[in-house]
Amino acid sequence: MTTGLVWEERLMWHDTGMYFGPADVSPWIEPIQPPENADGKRRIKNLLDRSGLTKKLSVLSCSPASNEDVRRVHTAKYLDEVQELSDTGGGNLGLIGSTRVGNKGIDIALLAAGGAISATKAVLAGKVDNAYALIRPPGHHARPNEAMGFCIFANAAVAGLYALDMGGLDRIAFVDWDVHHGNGTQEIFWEDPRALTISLHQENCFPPASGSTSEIGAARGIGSNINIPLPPGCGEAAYLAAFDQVVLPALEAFKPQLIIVPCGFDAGFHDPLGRMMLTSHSFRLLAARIKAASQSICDGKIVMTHEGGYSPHSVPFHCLAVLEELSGVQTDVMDPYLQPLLNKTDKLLPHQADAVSRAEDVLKEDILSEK
Ligand code: 9RB
Ligand code: ZN
Repeated sequence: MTTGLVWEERLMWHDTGMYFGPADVSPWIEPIQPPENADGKRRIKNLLDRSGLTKKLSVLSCSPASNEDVRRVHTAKYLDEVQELSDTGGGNLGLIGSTRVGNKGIDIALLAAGGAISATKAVLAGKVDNAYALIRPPGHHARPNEAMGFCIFANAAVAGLYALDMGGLDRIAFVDWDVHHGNGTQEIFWEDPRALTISLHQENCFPPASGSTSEIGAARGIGSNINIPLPPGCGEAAYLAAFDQVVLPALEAFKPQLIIVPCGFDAGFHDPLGRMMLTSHSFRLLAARIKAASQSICDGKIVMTHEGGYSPHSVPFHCLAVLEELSGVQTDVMDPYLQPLLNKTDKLLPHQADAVSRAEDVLKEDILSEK
């Protein structure tokens, strides 16, 4: 059993500058790196290395996604727009300017999408059982024609369309547990019956007005999009209920041949851009459930793409826990936050149970009945 890890130094050179969207140059407040920066990812890789886990994984190299690979998702006009910005020194793109393209930055964004493809190729070829692409910039908000929320190219969707169009698969599923809505993936596969897209997210967080349960896909893709918006404050109990009542039954019904997890850690208790309460133990349980389901559904084939997650203190431990589950290798590392925070009384509160039930009703009434 092997797990692939995509890691490429050059991805850490994706330059996100010192300003965050409209929090532009100000006479009042000292500039600071935006939440999505290289330091946070390097801290993850450092912990994987220090723990001894990296040596037990198969480190996969990556090459830039080709024009053909990216064009399965994005419009030619959008690619030209990113190219132009990249060629002229870089700048901000998309909704409220929240996505930075650096000077010559398109090359790094293409390399990140290529990293998701490398992970997918290795899994489909059976070179590894599953794979984690520790890539940046992230991808799940990127739309066919617009950058959004730190995302330039839709890495996970690019990998998914590669698996369908080049890897010969007929059905894939996405389970996005980043705390923000996976709007880009949803939109890209909106009318595509070959992809089940599921997103668990904090209700009304980001993007604005996106990710309600009523969004179920259209045309031939109707019934293949599931949103599970959860109220702020949800912890492990709510996520496990959502998995057991909605995510896993949906996967079992859809029978994907590959499961792609846009994997964010910003539903963690420490995150500055989310208000959820997951610990490394919670992420471990989510990964274990996906892995167990994948074994019976698709021979264990899972590709995870790194998305958000901005606490430099705790995200490394969350990612290590997920990689321990994917690989089946337990390291000696103790998450220092776990003992003080592991809330053994984490209970499903009534309003959280209601939110899960609403998504479950949609699954039963609108999703499963369409199939
Ligand atoms: C708004 C701003 C955001 C908010 C959230 C993300 C999340 C990304 C992620 C990105 C940009 C600013 C609404 C700045 O982790 N996705 O998974 N931008 N937020 N200014 N204003 C008005
Ligand atoms: Zn996020």
